[in-house]
Amino acid sequence: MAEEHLDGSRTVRYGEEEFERPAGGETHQTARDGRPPLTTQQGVVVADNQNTLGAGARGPALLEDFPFREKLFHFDHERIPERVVHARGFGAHGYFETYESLSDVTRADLFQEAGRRTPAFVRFSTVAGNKGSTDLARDVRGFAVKFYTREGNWDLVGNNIPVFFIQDAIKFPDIIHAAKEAPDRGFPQAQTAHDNFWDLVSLLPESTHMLLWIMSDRAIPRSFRFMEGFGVHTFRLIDAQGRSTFVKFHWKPKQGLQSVLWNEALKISGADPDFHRRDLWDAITSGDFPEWELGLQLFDDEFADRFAFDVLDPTKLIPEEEVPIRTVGRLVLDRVVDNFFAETEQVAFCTQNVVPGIDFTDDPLLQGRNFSYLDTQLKRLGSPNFTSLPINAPKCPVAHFQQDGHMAMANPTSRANYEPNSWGPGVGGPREDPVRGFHSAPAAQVGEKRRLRPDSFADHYSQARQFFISQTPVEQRHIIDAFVFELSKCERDDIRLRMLGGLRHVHDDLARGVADGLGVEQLPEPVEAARRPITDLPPSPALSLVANGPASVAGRKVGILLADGFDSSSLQALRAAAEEEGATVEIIAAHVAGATGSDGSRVAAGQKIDGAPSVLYDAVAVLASADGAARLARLPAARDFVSDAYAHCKFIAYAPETGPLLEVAGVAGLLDDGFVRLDDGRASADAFIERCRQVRLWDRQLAAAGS
Ligand code: HDE
Repeated sequence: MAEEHLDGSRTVRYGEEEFERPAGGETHQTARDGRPPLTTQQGVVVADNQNTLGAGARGPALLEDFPFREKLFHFDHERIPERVVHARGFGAHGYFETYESLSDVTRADLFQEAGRRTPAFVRFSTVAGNKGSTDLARDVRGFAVKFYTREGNWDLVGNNIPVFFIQDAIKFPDIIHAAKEAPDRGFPQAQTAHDNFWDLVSLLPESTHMLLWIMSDRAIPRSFRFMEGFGVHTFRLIDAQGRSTFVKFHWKPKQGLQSVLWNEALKISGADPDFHRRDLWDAITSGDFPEWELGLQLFDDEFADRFAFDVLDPTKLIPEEEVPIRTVGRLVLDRVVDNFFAETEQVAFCTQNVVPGIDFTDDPLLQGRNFSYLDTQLKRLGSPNFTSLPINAPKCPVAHFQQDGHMAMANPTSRANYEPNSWGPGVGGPREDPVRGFHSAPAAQVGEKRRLRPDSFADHYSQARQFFISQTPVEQRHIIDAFVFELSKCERDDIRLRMLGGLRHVHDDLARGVADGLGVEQLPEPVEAARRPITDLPPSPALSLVANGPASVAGRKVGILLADGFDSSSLQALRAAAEEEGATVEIIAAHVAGATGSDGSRVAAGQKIDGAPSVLYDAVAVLASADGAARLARLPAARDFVSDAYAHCKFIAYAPETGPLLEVAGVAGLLDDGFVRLDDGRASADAFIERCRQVRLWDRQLAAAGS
């Protein structure tokens, strides 16, 4: 039944329902209350999305119910295999901007001109945990960047740690099996604190350098925004004349480096397993776009020959002090994804995706990766046509003779599907171009076909030692504590002792410290080493997080715990001081309804105290009247809020009236430089934010440890 209007539109009635159809009758533009109609995948408008088709109200379901069967069929097939490693990730869009032309070293299009912007997509990830695990696992973070250049896609598939566990790709399945859940019981999840992992690595001395990094705070970053990224392998840049320069890629966060403490990581995992992804989402959607600068370490054969280690060995880095970093551009992340599955899940990085001007080296890990990534995408995305998915498709012209396969979306449209052919332009399809095309850097190769590990890869301890001595005392303490934590979770004594035997090659303080933490009195003999470690490598200050921490609170989050009667002007002053510095503020109270201030106005809370432990903030403040503070003091979560902030070396601002809370939190007698009393309006708020620039009062931890 339809009623036609003067403008050609119609009101259509089905049973009791009425639909407006615009002139022309395009069904899909019509809707009740202006929304598009719900359809099946075939475009048929669905009349009832609440009830299946049955024989009578209580009768059996009917097979002919195609909207129902299609809906369930599609739902049943929603999941695809998660990544075998790096399953849990979070992506964002942005661009890369080149600072100056790099035509002196590479012909890669994205580096040819100052100011050129190349669209980019980045996916950060943890390695070992499954897709639903926690963001704060102690783990390496993936830092994979896809550059959609005008000459094809370049994937720089890096990590936040510049070295890797193994030297040869053939060991990858072993290290990943050992790190992930044990096959019989299916746990532990997203952690390396178990026998299998330490059993393998204690038998694999080449992993020692990487172990030092993952036991350091690098493996528990405060967020993706505050960590570095590394290409790990040595690559090559090729200029227009075909000359090759070795290169290592570095990403430096403009936000500065920052990590959390292990005890915080444990608690964040409970309070907000999505802490890192939420942080990135919040930063980008609030317009605080994170940035990283791309740095290159460029060197030639002469340096490679005289460097103490093999530049093809992925368990080694080149200290920045030896080959300084040339900063060549910036990566800005300014757009979150529209759909997590379509973009973050379906993005497919492949190390083999390089563009003219960038080439591989013979690093055996890189060579193995070049096989694995393409292979894994086929398994995961189900078809060789994954390259046509919008997130993976190049943003430059693509023309080839590849065709068909599952989900083919970009098949050739003319007659010729082979080459060479004698069809004319338009029909005959594309042709190779020896000038613009990709050329591999020519390299002479001779050698016996054998399975050998080069002698130049045999030193497994010197750079581990260099890493350890480059850390500040508090960072060394964290490394020791992390080894102790993880090894204490091992059930087998012999594994712990073998690991200690390996650490003896790294540094006496490390081995002794870990032994003490494990309650081992007699250090075991050092394990057999292929080569004596070099003990006079100088410290590399660039390797310390604390020494390279932020100089500002910008991008950080201050949590302010309020109770009724708080001084309204103190809150205003704190908020202004924090926000002027570029930090964000979140209000926490006993109820989400918030608290009423001294001026009678109510401030809504972003969080109820039970859901907002202080581990979620970089610095905290407590504001309350004496009565309000007494009420807070009765809440265990409020007590933990303060005592944890103290234990995690955070800066704490407090109103003079909050004494009762500080008392029960056990910190009233411990007021040190990390506490700022809010008794002087804006001046004390400014003093607090100024102190927060250090992010942590590390002396507090050193004092507690008696160091
Ligand atoms: Fe990966 N790695 N990897 N890896 N990797 C994968 O590819 C592999 C290595 C890295 O966000 C897989 O699409 C082998 C080093 C990142 O989608 C797989 C070896 C570095 C990501 C694979 C390595 C990385 C991956 C699994 C040793 C730092 C996530 C899913 C030879 C330079 C990319 C996938 C994303 C993902 C294999 C070692 C970084 C199986 C065989 C070294 C950031 O192909």
